[in-house]
Amino acid sequence: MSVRIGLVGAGIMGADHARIVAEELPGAVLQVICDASPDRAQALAEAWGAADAVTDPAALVLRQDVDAVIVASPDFTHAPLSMACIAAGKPVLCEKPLSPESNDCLRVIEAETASGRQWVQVGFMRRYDQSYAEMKAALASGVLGRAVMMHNFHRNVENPVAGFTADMAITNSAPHEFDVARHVLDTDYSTVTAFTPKDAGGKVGPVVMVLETAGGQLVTIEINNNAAYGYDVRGELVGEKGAISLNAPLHTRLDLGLQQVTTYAADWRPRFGEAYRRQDRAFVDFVQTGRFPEDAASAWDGYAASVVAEAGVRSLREGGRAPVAMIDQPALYASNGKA
Ligand code: ISE
Repeated sequence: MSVRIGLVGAGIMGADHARIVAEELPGAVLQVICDASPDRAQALAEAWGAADAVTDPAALVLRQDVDAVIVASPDFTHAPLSMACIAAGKPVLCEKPLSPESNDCLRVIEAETASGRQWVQVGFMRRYDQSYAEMKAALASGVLGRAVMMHNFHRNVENPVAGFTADMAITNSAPHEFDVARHVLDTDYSTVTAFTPKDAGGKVGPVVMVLETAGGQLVTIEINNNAAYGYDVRGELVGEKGAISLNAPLHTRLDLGLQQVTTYAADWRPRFGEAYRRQDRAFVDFVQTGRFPEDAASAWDGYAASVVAEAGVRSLREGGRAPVAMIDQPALYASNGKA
């Protein structure tokens, strides 16, 4: 039987998940859309043929005709809605971050641990991007030798949402890099040091972080939410014997007027379109089989990203190196979390 999905949040990511579920997920049906704005919920339900549109997320989670939930509402709602799904015994794909507060993530972990199984898949979709997957495979194959450094650049055209702050560069944008670098390198972080230029021209300025890993590598991350020119994610893993870089997939190049031109998208959806599809397919498989997907991010991974983000914010505000201290990993996550 098809998995009936309840989707919470009809903003930019909610709309993207709605399209993927409706058009690209055999085995899944878009059942109900929920948004604080009834008009927005209704419009998205009509656009992708959902049976119903509602405004109360807690009621959506409990509905008999909803088997699994995708959460794409604002960041502060992610942990409480994940907890509601655990209590209802329904698998949830929760957009990143699991919470900007690591204590909230711990509550999710406690609830999941008490229930005896995993219910929460966190939407760190870059794990499903082909270029990061090849980077991880190259490292595992041994051709690069031991990993020494990983460099990351993450640029948005402008602040992703109104009211965006420098702290959110670390708690909302950087979690992608915190998670994917930890996933590729298969290690945790021990410290983070964050810097920002003194003069960012009145905008939320770039944040540059240097992280030390438990495995002894360095990870550098530049987050620039006001890069102006396009959505641009770059990365390079440097090993003892070689290096491997991400390539953004490009379908064409224009040669014209003494120039060679390639284009950037305005936001992340085209760059990571295939990763979102693969991630959402893995979620449907998780719902159908009850087996947590091998490469997916768990609540533990959500917690790990949030602990680093908190340390990054501390370092940005107070200056200096901030230690990254995590609790011991509960046994529930031993098979897919990082030791
Ligand atoms: C947004 O939430 C995302 O997930 C995007 O991938 C990222 O580029 C952006 O900075 C975030 O705000």
